[in-house]
Amino acid sequence: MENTAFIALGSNIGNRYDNLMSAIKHLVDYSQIELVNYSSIYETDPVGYEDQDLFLNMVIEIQTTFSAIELLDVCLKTELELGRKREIKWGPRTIDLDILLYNQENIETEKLIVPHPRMIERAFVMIPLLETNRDISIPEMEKPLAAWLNAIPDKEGVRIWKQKNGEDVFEPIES
Ligand code: PH2
Ligand code: MG
Ligand code: MG
Repeated sequence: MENTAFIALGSNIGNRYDNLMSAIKHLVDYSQIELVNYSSIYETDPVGYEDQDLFLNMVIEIQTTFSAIELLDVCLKTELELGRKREIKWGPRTIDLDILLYNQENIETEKLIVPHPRMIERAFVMIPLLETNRDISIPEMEKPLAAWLNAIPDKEGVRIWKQKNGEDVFEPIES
């Protein structure tokens, strides 16, 4: 599959862990999507709109034959299938799927901006993203991503919740 994409997942309503795992299952059910890597799961303080429950956040790396716009439609459809309702901006959500990077492309359409415009200032995105790949770079940015992470102030709001390779292992898809 010729395209590589990184997707951020977040949930703070219901069974947050099940929501993350179901979202991944929905995505890899498409023959056009293959899961190549995933981060640990982090519990994170809400950012933006603070009067809401703690989130679980993680990042996955996929390969896909979908275009970026097709992938966006698949993400939005998966959010709906898992019962997402859009109410408050930055408010509570069953599942949020955000495309962070799509190859090294800069995409700017009405529906989709890639790289995700707020990703480099959000520790809940950058910490799991860098865990999947330390050497990742963003198109047209000279500094490596790890340097951006150093500049983010509120990293203590992001705590490991389930370690990818720890005692408490988890597997998004049963092999
Ligand atoms: N998503 C938001 C707004 N704030 N805060 C945390 N901790 N995690 C999120 O996924 C998140 C958020 C909008 O998408
Ligand atoms: Mg989001
Ligand atoms: Mg979103």
